[in-house]
Amino acid sequence: MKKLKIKKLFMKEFQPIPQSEIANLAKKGELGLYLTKTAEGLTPPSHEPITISNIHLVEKKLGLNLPFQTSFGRFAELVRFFPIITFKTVDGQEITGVGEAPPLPYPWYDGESDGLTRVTLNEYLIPRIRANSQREITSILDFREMSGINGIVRNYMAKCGVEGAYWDALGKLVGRPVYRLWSNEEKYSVEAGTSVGSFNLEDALRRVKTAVETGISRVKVKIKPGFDVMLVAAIREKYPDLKLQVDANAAYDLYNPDHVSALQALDQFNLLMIEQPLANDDRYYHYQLSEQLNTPICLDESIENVRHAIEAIEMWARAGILNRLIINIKPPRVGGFWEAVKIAKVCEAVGVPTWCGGMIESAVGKTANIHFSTLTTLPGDHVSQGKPYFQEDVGETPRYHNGVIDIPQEPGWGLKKVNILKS
Ligand code: OSB
Ligand code: MG
Repeated sequence: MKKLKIKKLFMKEFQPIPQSEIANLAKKGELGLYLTKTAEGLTPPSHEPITISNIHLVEKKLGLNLPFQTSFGRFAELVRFFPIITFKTVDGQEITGVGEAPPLPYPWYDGESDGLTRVTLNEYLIPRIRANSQREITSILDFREMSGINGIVRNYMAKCGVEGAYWDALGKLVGRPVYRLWSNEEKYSVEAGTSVGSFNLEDALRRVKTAVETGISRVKVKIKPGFDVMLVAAIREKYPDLKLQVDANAAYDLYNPDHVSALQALDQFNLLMIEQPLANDDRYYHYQLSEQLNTPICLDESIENVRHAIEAIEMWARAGILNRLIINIKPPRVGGFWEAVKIAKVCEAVGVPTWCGGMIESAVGKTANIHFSTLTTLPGDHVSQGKPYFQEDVGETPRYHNGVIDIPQEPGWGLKKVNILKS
C-alpha cells in the first residue's frame, strides 16, 4: 500500500510563558489575547487531497458491568454511535476510519442524549457529508468545514464521533498512530485511573478496594451534598497515600453555606482536586470558590471549547491562584480532537495541569482518548473497577498494567478486534 504523504506535520512550537509573567499579563488584560493567538497559531497536519467515498452509522446498546451513578442520575446501559467513513486518495486508494459518539441516555450532563445525538448524526452531519463528499480535504480544517461540524452549535458528542473517523483514517493513510499526528514525540504508555460512581457507602468503598487491589494508580469518587466528607474520610482512613480526587458533577451551590463548608472540609484530605462542584455552565463562581479552598478546582462540564479554557485561565491568573486550576479535557465534550488539542496546548503554555476524562466510551472511544492523553499531564479516567466497563464491548481496549495503559503504535487508532467494522 502506498502511503499518503503529509506535507507538513504539526505544529508551531510556542514558548511556555514564565510563571512570573503570567499574573502580570493577566492583570494587564493581555493573557487572553496571547493564548487566543497561541491556539490560532496551531497548525494541523496537512496532506494530499482525499475525498469521501462512503459513510454509514453503526449503533450499539451496551450493558455496563457496574451500574454508574452520579449526582445527576444513574444508568446501567448506554447507546454508542460509530460513524464509519471511507476516504479515497487521488490514486484511488480507499481507507476506512471509525469514531465514537458517547452520549448519556438522558440530557443530564451537557444537554445531549442518545436520541439527540442520533438526530444530529442522521439528519444533519451524515447527509451533509454525503452531499459534499467530492470536496477535497487536505486537513482537519477542511474536514470540519465540509462535514458541517464547524456550523453546528453544541452537539459535541456527535461532532466528536465524526471527527474521530477522520483521524483514524488519516493515521492509517500516512502510517502513523493518531497521537503521532499531534506530536513528534514517541510515547509508549499513559497513567490511568478510575472513576467510582456509587452513592452507597459500602458499595463505593468496595469499588475503591477493588481498584486499589488491582493496582489502579489513581481513584476518583463521585460526591454530592451529604455524601462527601464522610466518604472521603472513610477512604483516607484505609488508604492515606492513595492518589484520590472527587467529582461533584455540578451538585453544589456557592451561596449555600453548608455546601461551601463541606467543600472546605475536604481540604484536610490531601485530594488532587475537586472536579466541577458548581453549575455546569459556570466558570466565574468556580473561580470565586477557588479563592476559598486550597484544593485545586478541576473544570469538566463548564469547558466546552478553548475559549472557555482561556477565560478560566485568565480569571485564576488575575487572582494569582493559577496553581489551583486544573482542566479535564474530554474530546467528546468539546466536539472533537482538534478542539481538545488546542485546549491541551493552551494549558501547557501556562502550566495548567490537564487530564483526559471519560464518558464511559466503548473500546473505540477509550482507545481514542488514550491517544489524546499523550498531550495531557495527569492520569485520565480510562478503566473501570475489576471488570471491563461493558458486558460485551465492540472491540479490545489497550492493555492496562501497573497503573498505565499501553498506547497503540499501529497506524490510526490501532484498534483490535473491532467487530462493528465488518458490517
Ligand atoms: O463527570 O467525568 C464525569 C461518566 C459519564 C459522564 C460524566 C462523567 C463520567 C465519569 C466516568 O466520571 C469516566 C469514565 O470512566 O469513562
Ligand atoms: Mg466529571
